[in-house]
Amino acid sequence: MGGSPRHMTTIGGPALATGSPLISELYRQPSLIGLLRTVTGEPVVPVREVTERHVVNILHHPGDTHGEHIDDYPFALVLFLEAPADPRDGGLLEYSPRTTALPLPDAAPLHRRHHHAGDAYLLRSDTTAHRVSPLTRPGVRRTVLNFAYTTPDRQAARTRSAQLLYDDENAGSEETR
Ligand SMILES: O=C(O)CCC(=O)C(=O)O
Ligand SMILES: [Fe+2]
Repeated sequence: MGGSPRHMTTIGGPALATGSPLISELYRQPSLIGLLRTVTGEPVVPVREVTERHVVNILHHPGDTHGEHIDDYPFALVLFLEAPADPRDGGLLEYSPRTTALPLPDAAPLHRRHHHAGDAYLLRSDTTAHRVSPLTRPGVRRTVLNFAYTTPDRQAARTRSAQLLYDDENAGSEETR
């Protein structure tokens, strides 16, 4: 998207749906969806199509990065399974609220956040351009579980990006780009 890189390893929604009943169940937990409705003030619902409703993104080589993009669906709940302990090792979330222009204009405000394993964040991901900064040294890993949520009027994906990243014939390989 915007020509930005995807140097990462992915596990797509279809593989998780068949391989991990735990993740599918967690994704649909009524108490979790209730919390998201409270926080956002929107009638949050699960995404119907399986490709990007829940995915795992793994950065594990120096230079691995999830380049700038916006998501198809409005909300992303990102849960950190592994993260570099030191922000100097990269893997920072960088985001520009109310920005959909890509590549990101130089003048766009850019916020930067470091997270630890066990953290989570909720992002308005369709109107906030976002990316993950490259890992800077060998031996560090950043693994997230991304749960996408939507509202009842928005069940159709808007781009083919997710199919390329997360459908079985493309994903699951080292270095999906
Ligand atoms: O890894 C992150 O913090 C962001 C993940 C993301 O943007 C995505 O999966 O669409
Ligand atoms: Fe995203």
